[in-house]
Amino acid sequence: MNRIFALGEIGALPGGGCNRLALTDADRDGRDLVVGWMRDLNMEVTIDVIGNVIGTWRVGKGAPVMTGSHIDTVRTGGLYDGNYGVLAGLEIVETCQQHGITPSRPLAVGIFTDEEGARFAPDMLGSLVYAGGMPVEAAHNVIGIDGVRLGDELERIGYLGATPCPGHVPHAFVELHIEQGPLLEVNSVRIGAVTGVQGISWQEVTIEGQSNHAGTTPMHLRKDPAYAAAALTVFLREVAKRYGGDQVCTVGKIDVHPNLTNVVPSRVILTLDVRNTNEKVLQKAELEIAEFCAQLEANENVTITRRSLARFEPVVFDDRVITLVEGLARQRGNTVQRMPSGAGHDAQMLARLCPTGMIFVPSHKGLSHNVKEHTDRDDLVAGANVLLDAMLGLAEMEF
Ligand code: HGY
Ligand code: MN
Ligand code: MN
Repeated sequence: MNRIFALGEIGALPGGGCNRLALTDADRDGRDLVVGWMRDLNMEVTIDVIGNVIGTWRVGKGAPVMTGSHIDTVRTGGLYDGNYGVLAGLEIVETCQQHGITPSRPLAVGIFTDEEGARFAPDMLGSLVYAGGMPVEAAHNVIGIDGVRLGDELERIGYLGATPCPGHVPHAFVELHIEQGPLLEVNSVRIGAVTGVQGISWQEVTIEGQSNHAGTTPMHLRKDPAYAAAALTVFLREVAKRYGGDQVCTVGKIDVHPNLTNVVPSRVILTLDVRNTNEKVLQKAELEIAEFCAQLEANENVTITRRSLARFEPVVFDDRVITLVEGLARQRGNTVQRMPSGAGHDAQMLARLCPTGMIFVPSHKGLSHNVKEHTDRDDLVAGANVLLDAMLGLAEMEF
């Protein structure tokens, strides 16, 4: 808990929460703090070519059982998203050391670079490169929302490491994370045995119109990208409503140019975040959006270009890990339920390499990506204890 609050001081926002966008000075300071704690625990620390930090407690033999998450945050981040999973990993190493428990395998804790993808898309970028899903060069050349190149920022903050990617294949990977949704709290369940992660489709849509005088330009002569962007935003809500189920659609970022009261904009750039647990339905939603944009171009006499920022199919975790988490949670007297993850996580990338699962604890009122993000201490402790048992259990399993 002290470590969670100490890390939360870095990039702290007035009134609570924190802002440690990937590869900013605040992210660097957070990394330095956690690396220091890894060193205090005599963990071997490696930094790879995309800045992933892996701390390994070199005991036992063979490939490590790995846990980890991220410590970069969105601009209005909470104290727990990502941070909790990394720091719980350190807590487990420290607890084993204090109690003379020597696991049969090394235990590794990862801090994956740019999980949020809020500054540099896609999200889960560091673990994607770790898993071999994106070439390092392409990752280094990603340009952020502030026009800065990822590789340059990595170098600037001193985390452009030498360890190659793809990274070592762990024996198994299990990530502890807050749910970031309302389900566990609504169901009064303490632990989520996560079955997988839903599909994610991020697009950047650029709508070019014609800037003009707000007062003198008759409505029928306008090429108004702001209107087109608004129509697209409303259409996304309509798609989500019509599809129902797990379908979610979000327009989170809108940049208007020149962004002035009395100027019909020349250009609007907006982002679409569209997700579903079902890949076929997600593709159908993408198709409908493409068709709507074509219609909009014709009706509004604007030009629309779309660029994919992230596209990940739904991921199913290893049933042996899910079953282990479920059983261990029960063994400690917790209520537990199986559930998919609405949010993306580094575990969905590690699942490409080894048997992988996740443990959820409740988020108060389901809030996350919000400075009011909160999880009760007892729930945080319960989750960390399940992670302890799961890591020691996985070390004894053969896959
Ligand atoms: O976007 C996500 O789901 C995650 O928070 N990066
Ligand atoms: Mn997260
Ligand atoms: Mn997040």
